[in-house]
Amino acid sequence: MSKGKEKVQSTLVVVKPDGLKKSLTGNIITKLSEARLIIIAARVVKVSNELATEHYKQLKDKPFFPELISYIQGKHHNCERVMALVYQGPNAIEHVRSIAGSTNPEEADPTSIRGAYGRITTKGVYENVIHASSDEKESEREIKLWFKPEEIVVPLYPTLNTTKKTVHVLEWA
Ligand code: 3AN
Repeated sequence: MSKGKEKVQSTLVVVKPDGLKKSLTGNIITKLSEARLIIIAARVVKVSNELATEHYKQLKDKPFFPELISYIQGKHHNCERVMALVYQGPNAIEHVRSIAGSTNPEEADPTSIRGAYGRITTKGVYENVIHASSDEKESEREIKLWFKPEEIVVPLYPTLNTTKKTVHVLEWA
């Protein structure tokens, strides 16, 4: 990687339900810390069908799409949560993708996250432990889908102030 052309980027990482079920969150964050990127947002999310479908909308015509949607919702692991994080730093997208490894866990470098911890199920689902944004357009789309502006500790994209008339919020009793 040429240092001269490094660009500060932000990227979405999602530790998928298999990662949480196998208690891999700590290992994954440790591996990603090698990239010397900073975490600027994090939340544990119960993935709705709507969020899953929107996140993977580019893959909606793939034969594995229905299984992919149940997988990211935790239905294969009886673990209905994922951990979503935003990492920021020089060449963050490429850096995180290389630590994550190839999409197919059997082809991924064995020292990468997917190579070390992923598997292909007998049903053909790639359980590849983490999601990592593929390019800048996708990272912006995905970060805006998973996080509200106030959940990210630095200003990332332009925002607008709106006044909502009736807002129902859940508060502690
Ligand atoms: P990546 O996550 O590496 O960007 P995508 O966006 O092509 O790869 O695929 C999204 C997810 O869909 C993968 N992480 C994997 O869980 C699943 N997937 C991709 N290709 C296949 C495949 N050929 N068979 C089964 N599942 C797949």
